[in-house]
Amino acid sequence: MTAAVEAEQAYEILTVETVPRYIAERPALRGLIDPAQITRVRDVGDGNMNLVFVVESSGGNLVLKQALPWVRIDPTWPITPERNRFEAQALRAHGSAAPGLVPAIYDADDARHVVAIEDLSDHRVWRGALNEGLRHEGAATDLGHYVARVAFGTSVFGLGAEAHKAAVAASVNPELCEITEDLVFTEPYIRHEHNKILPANAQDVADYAGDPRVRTAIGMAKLAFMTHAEALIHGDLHTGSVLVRAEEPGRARSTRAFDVEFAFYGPVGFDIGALWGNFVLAAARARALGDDEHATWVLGLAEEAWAAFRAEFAALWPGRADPRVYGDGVLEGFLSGVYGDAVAAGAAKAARRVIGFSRVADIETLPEDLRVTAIRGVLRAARLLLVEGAATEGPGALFDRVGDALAGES
Ligand code: SR1
Ligand code: MG
Repeated sequence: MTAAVEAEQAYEILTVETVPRYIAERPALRGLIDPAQITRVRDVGDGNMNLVFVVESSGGNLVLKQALPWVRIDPTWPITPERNRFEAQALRAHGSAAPGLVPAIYDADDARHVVAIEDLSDHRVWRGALNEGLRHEGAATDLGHYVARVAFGTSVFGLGAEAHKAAVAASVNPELCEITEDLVFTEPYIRHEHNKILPANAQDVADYAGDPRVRTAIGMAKLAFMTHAEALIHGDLHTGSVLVRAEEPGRARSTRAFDVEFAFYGPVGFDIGALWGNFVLAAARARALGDDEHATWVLGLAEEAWAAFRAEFAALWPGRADPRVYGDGVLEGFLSGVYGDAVAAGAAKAARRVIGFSRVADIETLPEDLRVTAIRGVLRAARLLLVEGAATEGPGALFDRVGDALAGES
């Protein structure tokens, strides 16, 4: 472990036992929850990188999320706990641009790298729900609205020139961006120890990653990710970063994007593409399990999210800060750029989950023979997106073709 990591480690790592004392020490929290009334603390962290505790009390609940100075699932991999500060900053910015679509933030502790947020235990992680064949109607629409509001509200269109420059400068998140540059846009395309490939998929991976058209499209997508400072994007908007709660009599549906530690000023299409890529993974699972109806429904979410994004962004457009030369032609140009970025990002986000580090339950919980089929389908779909996607008119037609690719018909 390096000296830098050792230095960064010099803060208290929370445990179930120490959480009540922590709450008592934080003025913003002890006003929300009486430490003496805490009935239970649950360690629910099951992601790749952080500790997460649900704190229950007779007067209400909250969640604490603490960044470790290493990757939780690989403690030999050091990583800056400063990511917690980016999470707090982005949660505030996104909460203000898209109220009700991210968890409320109650407190941010820069010294111990902890954020306290709203408890959403009555929601569930969308990936798990999709994998069980459940339909949370409207969630894709909500996420399209979320991406649009954040995209507009944090962009030069929403903020104006001066505030946009200040926001870009305050949101440079190099270490987390480097993880994406490596894991999403590089390692699956080179020989790397992170890549784990079933022998039966070796040719599929070679065909995908060896295709010069794929390599050029991925290189261009990586360049866009590294250079297009359009808006304060979520940066990791896969279906495991979304909480959903279905509508019930007397209770509206709720959809929240969470885990915004990868937020930075990047291409808006990367967030849309993250959703699309994860719809491909969920559909590949459904198809492998013989549930074609669910696969078709999931792939239809791509168009639903896009239509909601487009409509919401266009509705916000009249409020842009500087309409002098940002006319309606620029709106169309911007949206078509987002579409192209989303297509490539969707492919990259799907392919990385079946080649490189950080796999997903959609695929990994399938028996090996079905996993081989699903992975083959995902790679065919990713190749289609990269090679023909931007030229295919709209996500409706495109994701019909993705469905064919998953079924081995393209
Ligand atoms: C070090 S693991 C990193 C991955 O986990 C996150 O969820 C992101 O997807 C990232 O690529
Ligand atoms: Mg995450």
